[in-house]
Amino acid sequence: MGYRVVIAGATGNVGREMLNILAERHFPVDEIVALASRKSMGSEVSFGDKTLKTKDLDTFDFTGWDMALFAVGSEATKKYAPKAAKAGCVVIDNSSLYRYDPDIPLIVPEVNAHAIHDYAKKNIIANPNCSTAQMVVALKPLHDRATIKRVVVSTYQSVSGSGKDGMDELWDQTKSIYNPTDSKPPRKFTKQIAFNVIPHIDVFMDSGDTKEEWKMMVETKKIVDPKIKVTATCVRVPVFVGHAESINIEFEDHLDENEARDILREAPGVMVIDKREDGGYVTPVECAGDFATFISRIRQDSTIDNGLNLWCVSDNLRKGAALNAVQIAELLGREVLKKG
Ligand code: 11C
Repeated sequence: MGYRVVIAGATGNVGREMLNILAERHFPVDEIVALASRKSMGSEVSFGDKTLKTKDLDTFDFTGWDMALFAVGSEATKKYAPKAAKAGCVVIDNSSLYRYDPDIPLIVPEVNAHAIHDYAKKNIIANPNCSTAQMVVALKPLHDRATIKRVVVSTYQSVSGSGKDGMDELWDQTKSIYNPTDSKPPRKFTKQIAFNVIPHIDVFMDSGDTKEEWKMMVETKKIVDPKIKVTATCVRVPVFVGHAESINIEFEDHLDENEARDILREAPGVMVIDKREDGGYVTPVECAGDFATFISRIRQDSTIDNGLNLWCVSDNLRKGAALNAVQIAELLGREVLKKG
């Protein structure tokens, strides 16, 4: 016996990946429905070797469905997630709407699977921001060994994090550099993204940090440990899929780089590729379509007493969004619903 599963936002980048990953991981599905906004209703999406025709999210009755994976953005989530939760369907939400609610667990299964039991407070579970998800997978096993005090992270985030429009803009601008008669004004990004980098993701906050940077600080505390201090600079780069992060970590206790490498090799969800030679590290184009969070360039930071540097790369549509949501669904099935 399997689950009755809803995918809300099935035609977007993340919704499509949710369907792919459920099929790839043989999630025990008895029935699946793909929902979309009225304007995309009737469009077709793939689920393994099947094709699903999307239905209208607005009029859908969630009664009798076990779980709904939402990838619709905060505004639509606010309207439809409480409706699903009230009907007894557990919501796994990819938007930022509920992440900071103390009554809603924010889960990365490799890190804080125990929080799953808090789902019942509101029948909703939050999925973290993509840049946070991959970072905490790397931080947690190191924190368990040497206690992290402070993290300084700089991100190199692909345009798919901003949706299909961002991908189209990079594609169009890149072509127009070679064919200026074909140029279109930027719509999604605030500056040229082709052959450029932009130190601005999401809105500016009073502190001067962007919301993307703030999310990394607050979500790391909620998922790993409220005592960890994080400072972030988040940058959009002209890459289609895969976020990269340069992470500097200061620990309470000494942690040798070789021991850190061994710990990360054993850590769930992590793949260490760290040879000190040309090409002995992972870049975003190599991580696209993969499940793992890749760690490279592990080395001591000799400017502080207990410091390490590392390079962390993962597919932002997978570990950063759809894969993590499916892993939460698997956890929910295993620990709570117990049907599969
Ligand atoms: C980006 N990290 O790369 C963002 C996308 O809070 O779920 C995901 C935003 C979020 O633009």
